[in-house]
Amino acid sequence: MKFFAKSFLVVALALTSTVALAQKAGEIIPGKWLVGYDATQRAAVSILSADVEALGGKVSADIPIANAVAVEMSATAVEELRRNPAVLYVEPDRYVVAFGTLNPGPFLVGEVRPYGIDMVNAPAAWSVTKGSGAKVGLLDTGYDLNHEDMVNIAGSKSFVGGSVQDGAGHGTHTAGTIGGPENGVGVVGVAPQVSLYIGKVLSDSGGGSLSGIASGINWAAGQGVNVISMSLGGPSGSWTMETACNNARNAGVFVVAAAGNDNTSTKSYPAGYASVFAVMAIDQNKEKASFSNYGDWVDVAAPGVGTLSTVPMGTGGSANTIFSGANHDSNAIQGSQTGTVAASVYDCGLANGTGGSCPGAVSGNIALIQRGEISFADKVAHAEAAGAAGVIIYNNAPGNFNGTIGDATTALVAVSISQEDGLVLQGLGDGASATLSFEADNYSKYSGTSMACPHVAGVAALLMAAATGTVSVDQIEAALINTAEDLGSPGKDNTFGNGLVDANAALGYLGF
Ligand SMILES: [Ca+2]
Ligand SMILES: [Ca+2]
Repeated sequence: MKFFAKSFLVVALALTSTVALAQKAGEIIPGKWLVGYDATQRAAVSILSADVEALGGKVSADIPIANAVAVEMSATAVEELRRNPAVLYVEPDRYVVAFGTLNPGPFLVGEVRPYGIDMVNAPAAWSVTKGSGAKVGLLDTGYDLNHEDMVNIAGSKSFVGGSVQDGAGHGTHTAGTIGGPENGVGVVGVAPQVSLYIGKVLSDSGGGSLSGIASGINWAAGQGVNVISMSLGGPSGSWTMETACNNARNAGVFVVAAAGNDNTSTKSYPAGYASVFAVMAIDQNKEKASFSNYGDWVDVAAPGVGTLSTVPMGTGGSANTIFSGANHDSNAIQGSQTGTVAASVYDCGLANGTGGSCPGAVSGNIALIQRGEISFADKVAHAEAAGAAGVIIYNNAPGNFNGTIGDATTALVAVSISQEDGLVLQGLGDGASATLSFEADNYSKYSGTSMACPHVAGVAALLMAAATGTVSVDQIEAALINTAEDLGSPGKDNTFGNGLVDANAALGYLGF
């Protein structure tokens, strides 16, 4: 007994440091396991739990919907546990991650309807329903409970310790896409009157575990949700997570998940399970997002590039550039200071010393620099050395871009603009006036299949709200598939699945 207690302590300490060090999706979490039992042997769970404790371990979560328990114990003790006749399987618990990335964004005035809401044709469906009465379980990094553009939250629970307060931003972002309310501030979601059940299954670093996800599914299904949205996953399948998804779906829950961001046709999970509706990401032009996973296992496409939504209060960044009396689409160069600079603009060329360098007059003013040849960090450093007060880097190809100065630091405000806007600004000549700003904000643009998934969850919620229990999950799925706008090669294909979801057409398909 003493031996077990000691060895368990060692495992627990090792766990703490490992969690802090690496959270690569699919990696085994040392000392944590998922133990499945036959569905007919629910009564054996107490015997199983006693056995786990006798072996020096502990049951950390009971997950009835997966016919499994999560346990913490040593690998040698697990070998003993496998001999218990109630045990169907033992699998290692693994890391699971969020499928979204930050992309500091725009300048919000009043309430904005992000482009994706129109792309999935939600507003056309709002004369029938805005989602009132439907319940969506959102399993993510939690939610900012102090947000000024707060979604309608009907329940919440943390599976990673602490409160559901979102320190990552990812969960607050996906929540806003599903259910951002029409209240005159921030954004509007796909289903602005839907009720959300917030399950925090990912930590503030964006990582979680199979056991945490399965526990979240168990909780959400128990709350009677109509839809579960999971913008997360990993490359490893799991009996426990698959059983949880299958049983949720069998209980009448439409389960939606993001396909993943590795630009591969290899399945990620939970999206890869047959019982889960898999969503890939497209951009504003209905082209495949460069990062999006794809394949014959993908069901539909939805917008997920530069998606504007809520982030925890004050943690977003809004960049803007004003010249010739108009706002111009701007991104903060990652590493930029926040602030506003109103001054004259001087052309620094490439700021590499050969393709151009900053003139003396740039001191106290704004450096206009073309992208290319040297790093953004070096461009910003050269402008700072010349005494510039701010930096605008314009693209060397059409459109805007996202840049970073990496590990370097700067005292300047630095933003990027498109090639088109940059050439216009350059054409105004040295000494032209401009205002550039990067201010803390409550909204940001993120990119990822994580952003595509909640669009589809919101559409499914609209269908569920209209149907009020008269339509099965199979019919919801058929409606989404059969009314999706075909993209790419004719019919279902391996890039876009059945195509872009259409909320209004799907409602019509169901007779609403
Ligand atoms: Ca709003
Ligand atoms: Ca197609």
